[in-house]
This record gives sequence, structure tokens and C-alpha cells, in this order.
Amino acid sequence: MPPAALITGITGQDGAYLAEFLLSRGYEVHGMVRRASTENFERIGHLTSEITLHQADLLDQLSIITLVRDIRPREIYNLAAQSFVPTSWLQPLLTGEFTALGVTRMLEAVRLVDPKIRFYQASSSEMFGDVREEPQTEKTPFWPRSPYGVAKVYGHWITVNYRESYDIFACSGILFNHESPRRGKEFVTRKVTDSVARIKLGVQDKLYLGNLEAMRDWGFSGDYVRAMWMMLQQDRPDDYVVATGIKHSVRDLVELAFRHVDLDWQDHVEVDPKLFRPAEVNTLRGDANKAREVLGWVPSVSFAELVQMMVDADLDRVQHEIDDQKRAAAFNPPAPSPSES
Ligand code: NAP
Ligand code: F7E
Repeated sequence: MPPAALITGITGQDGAYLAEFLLSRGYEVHGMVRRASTENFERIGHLTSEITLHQADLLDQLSIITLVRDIRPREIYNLAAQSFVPTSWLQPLLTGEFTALGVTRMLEAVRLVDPKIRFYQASSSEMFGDVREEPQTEKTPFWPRSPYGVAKVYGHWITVNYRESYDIFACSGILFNHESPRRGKEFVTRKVTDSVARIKLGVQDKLYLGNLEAMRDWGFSGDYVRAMWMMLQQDRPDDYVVATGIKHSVRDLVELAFRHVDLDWQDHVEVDPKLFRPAEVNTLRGDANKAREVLGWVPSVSFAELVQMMVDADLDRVQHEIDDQKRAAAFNPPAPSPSES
């Protein structure tokens, strides 16, 4: 029998890459999705015949217990969360419910149904916030700077606590920013690459950004989901930083993305003070030596390759959108105005 895995957050960026990865390893893949009035399967549409989707919600304890009891997975990857940092100031309570207490609800289901299930928690470099040292390791103290970061600290420690209290095989992956063509368009990398494509193809002129000086350690999501799986294949559970060890500013990102399509970013980018955050995480750079030494994990995509991959994918997609609109307009020409008839 192939091992079964349950992914929460399967409709998100990482969920889609992880589902592909687990399928390639022969897993029976189950995904938890929340009920919506319209389906939101854009990232997993190509996989729906190979995976099984189940409705449940991070807010609803009974739905999670029932789901885990029905599937009895070998591994659970808890990727679901309210993951956009600015929204966490607008909706701090909901962020706490999803991103913090949601983790306890998942762990309670594991404890009650089968404490032998292996559990992965999607922790975040946002927990380091106002960094205490550089680079950040598994031992660096946390100083979160947003309700999102605070909620992730809770999720991290409750995972450690269930490991210590109930001997559950629970791992926390402290992942630094990771991106891809599947990244949500509100995150800065994708916002930039989508706008670069639109500007290059003549359907947008300006790109408004916030803090250009912020620095991040950006990697490729496809590499990072591999590290999640590796953590759950070890003899004992532990916590790992996953990062490239190299940081760049938002300004570097913008320069590189515009240069890739032979444009000068200074002709198009404007800073909008409304996009600055109430408290900023100015700089992050991770030390993934433990993941390299224990798991054998190394990233395969450089920052420059990542930016190029994302710009190229957005150029393709935006060009298709433009072509579709032209075809639709040719097929349905506008009705003549009264003066023309
Ligand atoms: P994402 O694209 O924003 O996906 C989040 C997922 O969570 C979506 O599938 C979403 O479902 C689901 N979700 C949200 N609230 C839910 C609820 N109440 N019940 C059930 N599902 C719910 O995030 P991502 O970039 O893939 O990141 C995956 C995880 O890693 C998140 O926990 C994130 O906080 C964490 N993380 C991400 C990064 C990064 O750089 N990407 C770094 C460190 C940690 P809908 O489609 O229905 O909205
Ligand atoms: O911002 C700056 C912004 O929203 C990165 C999530 O996946 O990674 C992500 O959180 C930086 C910040 O990601 C804009 O101020 C400037 O300093 O892409 P982001 P994030 O906040 O680092 C962590 C690891 C997670 O766990 C989170 O779930 O870019 N920035 N101008 C901007 N950011 C955005 N979004 N939009 C701008 O216009």
C-alpha cells in the first residue's frame, strides 16, 4: 500500500508543489480544502484526477478530527494559514485563529486519532522579526514584528510542546521566503514579476511598491517542499531552518526583474508610503547548515534564476490573457452605437 499523506493548504503555492512531489514519490495524496462558493483550484487543477480533496476548516475542530480519522495518513503537512503579513494587522484575531490555534487543532486530531502520525508544521522566518543575530539558526531567539509572526511563534512552540508532551513525531520547518510562478500576486516577488510582464507587454505603466530597502533570503518553493518531506523521513523529529543563506533587497529584485526584459526600473517604479508596514522586518538571512548536514538538503535554484523563471512565466501568462481578450473581442464585436446604425 502506498503511504498516505494529508496536506492542509493544498490550494496554496507550497501545497501544489508538495502534492506534485509526493505523487512523484508514490504517495496517496489527500488535500484539505475549505468550503467556498466558487472553487479555487487554480494551482492544483492539473492534479485533481490524481489526488483526493476533502472539505474541512482550520477553525472547525470536529471537521479536522473526522478527516484525520477517515484518511489515517502516515504524514500530515500543515501548510494552511492566513499567510499574508499586511492582512495580519487588519485581521489579527482571524490570523491568530488560523495560523496559531489552527496548529493546535491539527495536533489535537493527531493526538486523539493516532499519535504515530508524522506531523510537519509550516513555521516561518517571520518569527525572527527584529533579528537578534545574523544569520538566523534554529537557536536564534524569536522577536516577531507582526500578528502573523506572533501567531507563527505560537504554532512553532505548540508543535515542539506536543512532541515533548505526547512523543508525537512533530517537526517545525523554519522556512525563509520561498517563491515561484505560483506565488500569490500580493507578495512582493510576484507583484514585481507580474507588473514587469504587464509593463513590457504594454498593458500597465507604473508599479507602486513600499519599502525597497527590506532584505530577504529568497528561494524556490519547489526546493523547499522537498525539505519538508525530508524532515518527516528522519529517525527522530526535529526543527530545521530552510534558507539559501544569501539575502537581497527589494530594490535588487526590482532591478533584476526589469533588466531581464531590457527595461529601466526607475522609469516605472514609484514608492507609495501607504505600502509601508506598521512594523517592518528589515532583514532576514538564514543558516541552513543543519538541514544540509542532517537532511542532505541543498537548494537548486539561485535568486537570479528564480526571478527569471517568474518573469518568463508571467510574460507567457499575460501574453495569453491579451491574446484571449483579442480573440473574444473579434468573436463578439461591440454592438454599433445608435449614431452608427
Ligand atoms: P498560501 O499560498 O497563502 O496558501 C495558504 C493555504 O492555506 C491556502 O491553501 C488556503 O486556502 C489555506 N487556508 C487558509 N485558511 C484556511 C482555513 N481556515 N482552513 C483551511 N485552509 C485554509 O501560502 P504558501 O506560500 O503556500 O505557504 C504555506 C505555508 O507556509 C503557510 O502556512 C505559510 O504561512 C507558511 N510559510 C510560507 C513561506 C513562504 O515564503 N511562502 C515561508 C514560511 C512559512 P484557500 O485557497 O482556500 O485560501
Ligand atoms: O514582503 C517589502 C515588504 O509580502 C517582503 C510570506 O510568505 O514570507 C512572506 O512574508 C518584503 C517586506 O513577504 C512591497 O515590506 C516592499 O519587507 O513578499 P512579502 P513577507 O512579508 O516577507 C514569510 C517567510 C512568510 O512566512 C509569509 O507567509 O517586501 N515590500 N514593497 C513589499 N511587500 C509587498 N507584499 N508588497 C509591496 O508592494
